[in-house]
Amino acid sequence: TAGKTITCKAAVCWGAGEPLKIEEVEVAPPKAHEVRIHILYTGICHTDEYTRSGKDPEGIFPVILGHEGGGIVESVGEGVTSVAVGDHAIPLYTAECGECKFCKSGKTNLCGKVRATQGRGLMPDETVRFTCKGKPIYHFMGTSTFSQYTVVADVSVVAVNPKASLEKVCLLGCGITTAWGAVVKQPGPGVAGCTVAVFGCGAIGLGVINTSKLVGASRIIAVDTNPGKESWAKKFGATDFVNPSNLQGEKIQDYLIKITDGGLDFTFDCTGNVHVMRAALEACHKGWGVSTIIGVAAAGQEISTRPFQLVTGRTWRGTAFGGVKGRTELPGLVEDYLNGKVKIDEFVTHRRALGELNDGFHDMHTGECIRCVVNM
Ligand code: NAD
Ligand code: AHE
Ligand code: ZN
Ligand code: ZN
Repeated sequence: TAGKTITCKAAVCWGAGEPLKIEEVEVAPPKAHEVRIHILYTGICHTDEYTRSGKDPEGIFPVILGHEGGGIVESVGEGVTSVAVGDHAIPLYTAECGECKFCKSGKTNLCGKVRATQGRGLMPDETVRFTCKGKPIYHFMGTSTFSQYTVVADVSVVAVNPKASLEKVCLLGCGITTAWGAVVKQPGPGVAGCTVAVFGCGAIGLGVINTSKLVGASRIIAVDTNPGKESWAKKFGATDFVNPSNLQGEKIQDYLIKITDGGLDFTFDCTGNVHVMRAALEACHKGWGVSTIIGVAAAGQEISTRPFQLVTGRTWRGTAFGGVKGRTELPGLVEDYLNGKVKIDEFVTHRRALGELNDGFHDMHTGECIRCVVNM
């Protein structure tokens, strides 16, 4: 199949707010510095739903969504040296070229090499590899894992140990890695021995809870409006669970400050709700508390607080893909999974076939799904 166009099935989203349609698509061969991957499994992340729904200011249609995939390298374009045909591979929505200003800074995992074209749904040469019914289809986050075959830039893929089941480690393509990195890569002395509050107990929040426990946080308070999340949070290591709806009008930040003698050392927004982000910041301890935004908010949404909150020593920060450099660090996380140090299996509550992808999105809305893995 190398060098030839492949016809396969993919879930196409033809317009904002529309359900996905399973279509036959043509996937062109990889050009120079590109890799074509046979996607075997993909998770569904809340960010896929966010873009599908039309809330993403970068959303562009028609598009093949999906960014939490695992597969096998089918063919490579000229000049590709970092992966080879047959490798087990995870596409990376946060590229790592190793050469740009960002990569060389040592300060961030954000890479500048392909981000501009990626955000416009294009490959680095400003064209697309997907067509359907004669129409070009845009790429998504540089990954488009809701297709049986996808093409990515070589800086946007990493080979991993083939001993690890792709059905599981596909989830390292976003959610679990993001949560792990958000905790492990806190600047300064870190989360060990500290108090933590986690707002939102989806896959991201549970991953933050679990990693906080792993690194030795002293108290982990989970916050969720869905009472069903209490048992989940406790199972992943939360010491306390608070449902803000049960506080009889008291603000969640005031309540948390009261029960923690002045506030938390670290808080995390894992909801994408800007009001929750504010509460998470204001629940931080005066003088040193750090709040990390992980959730993605809809177009037009903005955060606010009294500047005094920052003047008095709280820090507001955010993270993409947990600050993890995918090509350098994902193989190690896969080993950690194989050694039992990083949980993945426990996050998978639902499994779906490609033809049921819309049901997978529906599962997500019920509040009972932590992660749904789609067998492509
Ligand atoms: P999810 O929908 O499974 O989980 C969100 C949780 O928040 C749910 O349990 C929900 O009940 C809870 N919640 C909703 N409103 C709440 C409120 N007012 N107070 C407390 N809890 C509330 O989503 P997820 O897959 O875990 O993703 C969480 C967020 O992280 C999304 O916004 C997603 O887009 C974002 N995300 C960001 C990155 C990144 O790199 N920054 C990576 C992955 C996901
Ligand atoms: N396109 C949106 C922003 C979406 C966003 O923040 N994405 C996160 C990853 S979410 C994964 O589930 C991210 O990596 N951001 C950094 C980046 O470069 O996109 C918008 O608001 O425009
Ligand atoms: Zn995601
Ligand atoms: Zn770079």
